[in-house]
Order: sequence, then structure tokens, then C-alpha cells
Amino acid sequence: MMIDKVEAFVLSQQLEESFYFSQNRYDTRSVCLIRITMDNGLEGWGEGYGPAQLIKAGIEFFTPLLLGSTPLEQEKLWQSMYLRSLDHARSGVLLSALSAIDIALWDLRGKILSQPISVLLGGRKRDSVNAYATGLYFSDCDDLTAKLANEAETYKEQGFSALKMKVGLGVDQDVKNVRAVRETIGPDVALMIDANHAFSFREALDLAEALERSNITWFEEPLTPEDYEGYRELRKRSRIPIAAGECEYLRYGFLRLFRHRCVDIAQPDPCATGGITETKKIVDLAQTFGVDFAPHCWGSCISVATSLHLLSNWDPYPGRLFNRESILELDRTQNLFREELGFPKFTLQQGKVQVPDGPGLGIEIDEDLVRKYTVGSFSS
Ligand code: SMN
Ligand code: MG
Repeated sequence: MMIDKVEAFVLSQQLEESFYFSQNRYDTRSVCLIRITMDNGLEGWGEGYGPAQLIKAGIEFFTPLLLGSTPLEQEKLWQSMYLRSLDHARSGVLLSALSAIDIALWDLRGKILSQPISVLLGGRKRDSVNAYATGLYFSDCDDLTAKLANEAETYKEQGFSALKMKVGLGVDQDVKNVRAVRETIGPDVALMIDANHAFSFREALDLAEALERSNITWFEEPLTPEDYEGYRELRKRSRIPIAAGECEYLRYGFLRLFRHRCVDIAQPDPCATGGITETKKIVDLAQTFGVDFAPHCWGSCISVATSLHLLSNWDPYPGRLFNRESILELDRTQNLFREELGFPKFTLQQGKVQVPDGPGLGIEIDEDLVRKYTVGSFSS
């Protein structure tokens, strides 16, 4: 039962319409996937979040540590990859490569043991998870505010009970956009805002104060991820809960966030922060500090399945008879690799998405689609 082959695939698709957020414009969608094959033919899939070509190089870098090993020792393999990267990359894309590998190893573990990852994590605490729509990006148009309000309405009609919109254009413009969206969706749909670290401390505080009555569920990445003191101070002074973590790596990065009391909600991306192995530890750490868990999820169906298994296993803290629910980030922007690459498809039913119950990640990957959209690859 040995690992026989490691392959990485960079998939890319041109978008019909470009969109942007406070830091970047997107006109293509790219992902880096990994397939690990065993000598008995079993295959595990994983994904890394970030610059896809660089993640592919990272997977190539780690591959000699994997060949000839067994996926059942995924924690031992994690440690050897971690030590191999520590001197050069305590955060960043090399850890996204490690994450992709770790997810594929968990997929294989599940297939070897005939159990879904959620069970192997210690148990499924729920079979379906509430989802929020991530969309409401910026685009070039005559009336962005009206366009965002219309888009928000469509998510509400589709059955979403929570939405996340972008801010970071400037406080006045952001206040106008958020108020318009809140007015359109009414009081019963939860609304989150995400600045992608666009603001100075003063701007973030001004926006938080201006939106105090707009019933915002969380204010995501208001400040640069390096400014732990700023987060701590903002969280003390803002009535809106603070969320962050998509730029944070490993339990050591999250420990800094938690020790400084920076966030109410931790948002590790399992495809970047160290895989399922490390995210489970980050979730435990968050719980120790009384911080909620809402994973960042912005990739293919592999990242969606990964988040679902972790969310199925998550316990809110503190516990009670009728617990608060976990919530999945379900990106709504154009992404063929989220919608068409895997089976079964993730669909919204009464605001929820089913956690796959097949072995491993519980999804079948369409290899023809992988071949068709591959623009770069590596094979051991
Ligand atoms: C995001 C995701 C992926 C790329 C850019 C921005 C966003 C989110 O911050 O939280 O979904
Ligand atoms: Mg974000």
C-alpha cells in the first residue's frame, strides 16, 4: 500500500466577465490540483490555494518525501514536509503545496478505510451545512450600487440566508453599497462585509461605526494581516464582530491572531494553511480561545468538499443543547472547476449543502475536464 505516483495539474479558464475586489482584478480562474496514486490503483485528489504554477513547483519539491510511503501515515508525512519547508517558508505558497498534498492523503486515507473524511476527523456532527453566498464583487458598470443590490436579490431568491459582499473602494462608496444591499435583502438575511485588508485603522473604524445599524454579521479582513495590534484595538472598539485568517498560515499564525484577541471568527483556508491535518489543530486552538470557525473557501469542488468535512466535524464553542450552526463559504462567481469538475455536485437545498458521505472527500473527479483545461503539469 505505497504511494506510487504524484501528479500536479494547473487548470485555467478565461472568464466571460472580469471582476475585481480591493486588491486584484480577475479575468481568468486557475487552480492547482494534485493526484496521488497508490500501487493498488487508489487515487487521492487535493488542491492548493494561491498562484497555481508556484504551487505546482512546490508539489514537485515535496514529491520525493512521498513516494514509497503510505497515506495512513499522513501526520508523519506532514511533519517531514513541514521540516523540509521550515527554513525557507514559514508561510506562503510552499504551504499551499503541502496543503494540497495533505488533502490528497486524507482522500486516500478515506478510500483505504472506506470512510468519509468527516468521520475520520472524529465524527459527523451534521450531514448538511448552512451556506453563505460569496459574490457582490466590483465590476465596471454605470451604477455599481444598483448592480450589487440586484445581485443580492438573486441570492436571496435562490434560498441563501446569508451573503458576503466586498468593501474597500472607500468608506463613503462602501457605506452606500452596503446600505443599498441591506435595504434590498431586508432584515432577515445575514450580511457580511469583506475588505481584503484595504483599510487604514481610521477608515476601518469609520466604516464599522457607519454600518453599526446595518446588522453586519462580520467585518472580514479590515486591516493588513500584519497589524495584530490594529486588529486587537479595532475589535475592542467595533460593535461588528471581526473575522480574518485567509492570509494566515499554520497554528502558529493563528496563535498570534488568538493571543492578541484579534478576531471573533477564524477563517483558515485548508488548501493553504496546512491542509486538513493542520486545520483540525487550528480549529481546536480557536475553540480553546472561544473563537468561531468559518473556513475560507474559494477554489474547485475539492476545496468545497474539504471545507464541508471540516464543518461537519466542528463544534461551536461554548456548546449548548441547540447549537449555533456552522457556515460554508459558497463562492458564486464564474468557476467551472467548482461547478463541473466533481460529482456529486454541490447544490443548495433550503440554504444548506450536503456533506458528501462517500469515502475520502466523497467526490469523483472528471478526468476529461482536467485534461481539457490543463495548462501546465508535473508527474513524478
Ligand atoms: C477572496 C477569495 C479569493 C480571492 C480573493 C478574495 C475573499 C473571500 O477574500 O473571502 O472569499
Ligand atoms: Mg475574504
